[in-house]
Amino acid sequence: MPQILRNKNRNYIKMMKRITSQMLVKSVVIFPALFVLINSFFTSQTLAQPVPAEDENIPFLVTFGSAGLKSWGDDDYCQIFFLSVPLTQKTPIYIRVYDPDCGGQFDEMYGAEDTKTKFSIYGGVGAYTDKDAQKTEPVGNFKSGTLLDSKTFGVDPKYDNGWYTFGPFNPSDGEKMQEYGTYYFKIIAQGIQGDDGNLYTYYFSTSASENKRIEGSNAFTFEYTFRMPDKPGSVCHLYPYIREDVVSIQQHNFDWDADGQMRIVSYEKKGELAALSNENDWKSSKHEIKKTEQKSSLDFQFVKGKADAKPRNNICFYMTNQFGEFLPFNAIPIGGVPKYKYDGLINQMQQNERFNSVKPSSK
Ligand SMILES: [Ca+2]
Ligand SMILES: [Ca+2]
Ligand SMILES: [Ca+2]
Ligand SMILES: [Ca+2]
Repeated sequence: MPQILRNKNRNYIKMMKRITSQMLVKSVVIFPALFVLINSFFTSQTLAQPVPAEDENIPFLVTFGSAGLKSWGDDDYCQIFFLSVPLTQKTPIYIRVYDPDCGGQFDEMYGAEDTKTKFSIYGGVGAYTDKDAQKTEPVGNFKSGTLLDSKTFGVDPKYDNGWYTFGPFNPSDGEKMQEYGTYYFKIIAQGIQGDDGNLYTYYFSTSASENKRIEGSNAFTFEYTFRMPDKPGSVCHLYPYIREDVVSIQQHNFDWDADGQMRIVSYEKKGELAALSNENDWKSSKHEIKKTEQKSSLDFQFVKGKADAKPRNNICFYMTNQFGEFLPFNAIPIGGVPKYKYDGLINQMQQNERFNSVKPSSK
């Protein structure tokens, strides 16, 4: 190597050593900065959002009136969602509900149109951090935090196949979660009377009159109660996040009506089958988690039957880990939609094969 390059090389190595030692000394300062950087990178990649999200392919959330039969698919007449909004969001946000009424289009009616559904928005201290808010049953102090607004809907042509908008809310009205760089809001839908099924969806927006995504936000729940699409063979997805200390999970499903299959796709699982409930019962199955599945999301798939597809199928679903803790289902899967390890590889091999087959001969 010429002398001038050798000197350059030595200077470069010296410089790198100096930077590394400075980094070690300053790691206490650098680590939080790095966390903020990673967090802001992550939040800049996510936009909220419709709930259910596009990737989930779930047409409607469903909450029955408190006199509904459990065999119609809702075990507790209550659905709780959380919305995370980044601390950097300064302009107001809106919580929009599509078809909040129970009657007219979409809803599942039995006899008289007698169902009332109450939607309530909570923020402030405890909205999320109260342990009762993070359970799958509406018991104890699950309405924790500060009630910001609520409205009860019955049959209402004004909001049938239309939107009702809660807000504006200042992002700082949510519960501040400094360690995640977010504010949390809680949205509770509760069937307070009647026996009909209210079908609805949410959109968390920066506009009162339009659906405009909130940059960097996400939504999640610990228990999903939803309507499957009627089309035979449809696939719906939920994306539970697996922490690095999770070694097994247990899935719990209610009132699946033996409609098709449920399967798990992840880096290690190509479609591991899960136990299925039938009519008005819970079924669960335990699944091992490998190191390579930690710190990422699972793709839990609900596959509608083909020949035996059940119309108007509502189901409840939640997951626990080996500690018995409930796993959050994020509308936007953390770490992206998981893929089985060989799927990418097989695609790449097929592409290489195509590429090689059209390469001109070297003669
Ligand atoms: Ca309706
Ligand atoms: Ca009714
Ligand atoms: Ca409705
Ligand atoms: Ca059902």
